[in-house]
Amino acid sequence: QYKSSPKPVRTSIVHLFEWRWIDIALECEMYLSQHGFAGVQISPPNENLVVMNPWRPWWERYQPVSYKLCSRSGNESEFRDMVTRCNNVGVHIYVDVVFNHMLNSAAGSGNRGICNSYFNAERHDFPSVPYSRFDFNDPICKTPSGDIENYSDPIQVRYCRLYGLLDLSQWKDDVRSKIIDFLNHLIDLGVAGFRIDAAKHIRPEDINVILTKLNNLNARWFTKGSRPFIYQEVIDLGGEAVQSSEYFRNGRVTEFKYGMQLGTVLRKWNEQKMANLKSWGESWHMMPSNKAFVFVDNHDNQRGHGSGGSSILTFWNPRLYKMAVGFMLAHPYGFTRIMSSYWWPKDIQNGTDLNDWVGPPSNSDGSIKPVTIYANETCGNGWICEHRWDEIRNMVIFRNVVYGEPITNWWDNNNNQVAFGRAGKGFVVFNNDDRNLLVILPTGLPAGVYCDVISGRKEGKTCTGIQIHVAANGMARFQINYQAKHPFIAIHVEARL
Ligand code: LM2
Ligand code: CA
Repeated sequence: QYKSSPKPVRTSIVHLFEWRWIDIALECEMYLSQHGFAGVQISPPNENLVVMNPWRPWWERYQPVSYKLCSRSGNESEFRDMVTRCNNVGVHIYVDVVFNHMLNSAAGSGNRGICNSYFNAERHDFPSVPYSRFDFNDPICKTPSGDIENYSDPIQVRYCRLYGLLDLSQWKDDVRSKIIDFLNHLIDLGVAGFRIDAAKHIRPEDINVILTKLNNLNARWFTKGSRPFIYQEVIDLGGEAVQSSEYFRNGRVTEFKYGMQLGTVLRKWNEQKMANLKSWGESWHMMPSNKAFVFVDNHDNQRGHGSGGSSILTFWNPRLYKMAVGFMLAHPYGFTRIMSSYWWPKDIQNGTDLNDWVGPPSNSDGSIKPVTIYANETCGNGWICEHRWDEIRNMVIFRNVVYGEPITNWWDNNNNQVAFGRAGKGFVVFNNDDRNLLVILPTGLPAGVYCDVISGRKEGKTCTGIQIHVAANGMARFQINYQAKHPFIAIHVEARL
């Protein structure tokens, strides 16, 4: 043997949406590192516009004022502390970077950045970067409004304003160098990669130039020569001028068809059924698995922004949501992200949520409330913490255990009961029918007694949930009644008793 034993792989990240840096540092140390999470996607860390009307919406963080590390989540020293502490326990930080645009053209002027930086939107003046009017695409955009009006025209999509947000010229050297400095500062502090916000609105060749100028990851935590992990936010449901595939050479790309189609199947809309998931992956018009960045919901489409519409499943529909996340984590397609949300007073009127803007749990001065953690490991103060739900957390571990193994022993009842294995490492069974499931199936697993990690977990030599007996020939009996609290079962070789 010449290979050192591989350390356990970690295959999923969690978006701790709007969390404070000090809470993320604790979460890395107290929870994520022990439960197999590879990393955390954080909300944009740079200075943004303070929006007072509506009051402190979450989306103010998508309106940059400068690249100072100063936001509602914390300041630069808190950021540095978070990155250090998370890296020290093997959990990496992935930064949501917004460099397609600055703030809204109608934002006026003043010292209204969250750290008091001055800007003048009308004059396109951002002295804290600095950017000036020559750094924006206004002269190139030809639409009457200056906004993107037609998504079939790639010139508009790249050079006009998205929602009226001042559109930066990433094709210019001086703009590129400001962005490169910002990203390299983050890399030097120890971050592991980036979500590139609004990548569809930036030419892939411009992103490419920026990426080639980035530093290697900080050698204090990463193997020498490591490059940042990149996932680009491109919403491509088909039928538009800009396509996901243009971005493949830069890194991974968000696959928005994933959550939309999986939600449609689990809701049984359009006569879909889980049995159809036998061919889940590229043949569902999705991009190649090794390019895809996937998720059941994200911070936009869980509240009707972005894309996907009403088929998207979220924590508001916990039973189906757990099945969707469970299926995603059991299935080998794509690189997976788990959403971790906060509660808001959803108010649907005529199909739209009037409170889709509501920001994170906060105090009257606008500061974000701490994440409280109860003794039973759930969260309070308005934080949902889907990543701490037992079923989801245990499936994150399942994905690590079965990593690299193909799907084997697929079974379905030609309706909404399905099961599949991952080549002798794990096996899952789902029941989304309105009738009981009782089957004996070949699992491909070594004989033994396994602990179902959905109804419970393995604690030492005992199991707090259902036990599954795999016979010498690999056969096992599964029962999931349709009203059962847990509509699926998952077993893997590290939860053998
Ligand atoms: C993204 N991906 O490409 C983010 O995932 C998404 O959350 C961002 O939009 C978007 N790109 C721009 O970074 C969010 C939010 C918008 C919001 C913008 C800017 O979904 O609703 O727009 O951030 O804060 C808001 C208002 C909109 C207004 C705009 C400018 O909702 O009505 O348009 O600000 O004032 C005039
Ligand atoms: Ca643009």
